[in-house]
Amino acid sequence: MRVSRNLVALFTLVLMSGFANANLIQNGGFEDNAVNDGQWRWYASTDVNNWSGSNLEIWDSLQGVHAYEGENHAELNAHPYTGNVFTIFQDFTAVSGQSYNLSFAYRARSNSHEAFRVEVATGTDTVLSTLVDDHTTSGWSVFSAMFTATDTAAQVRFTSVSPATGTVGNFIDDVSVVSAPGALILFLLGGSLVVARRFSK
Ligand SMILES: [Ca+2]
Ligand SMILES: [Ca+2]
Ligand SMILES: [Ca+2]
Repeated sequence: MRVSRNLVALFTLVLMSGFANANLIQNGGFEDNAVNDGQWRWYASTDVNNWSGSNLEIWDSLQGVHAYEGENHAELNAHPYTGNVFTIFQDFTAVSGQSYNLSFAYRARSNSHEAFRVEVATGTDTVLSTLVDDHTTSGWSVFSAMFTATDTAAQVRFTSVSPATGTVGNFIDDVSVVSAPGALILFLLGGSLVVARRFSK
């Protein structure tokens, strides 16, 4: 019966890793648009899969800045100058009451005064709102924070703060929202123990 128990444990591990790593954000690394190496392009958000809002500027290894993930990253302060703050957002579906982890990489382009706000809204509630103002030009930093959904309709949103309307600053890459594993793992572990006991009889 040891084989059965090991199989159940393995199956549970696979399930856990699959669920825990499922990113609810699509094209979170801005890889869907093909940009030539060493180049940049800007796109209307309608031409970038899954993202909405302002134009998006996408870089591929321009000026010696390599993406945190894959080939591409975005610059929030996109092209051309619009006179408005830049806001990009993506809708996703959450489970009300479930906790999630939002993470992404960010980097300053020209100076350490660059800043943007990241928010998560579920329904009409803002469940996460953080001013990200500690990035540097020397490398990527990683943001990570938890939120709990209060509705199934969810949205993650990035808004330029400094510069507010200028076109230079605030690189972003590898946006991810994953279900916080704690509750799910406990649930699956409980279920697998029951199954393991049945197999072992
Ligand atoms: Ca990327
Ligand atoms: Ca490329
Ligand atoms: Ca730009």
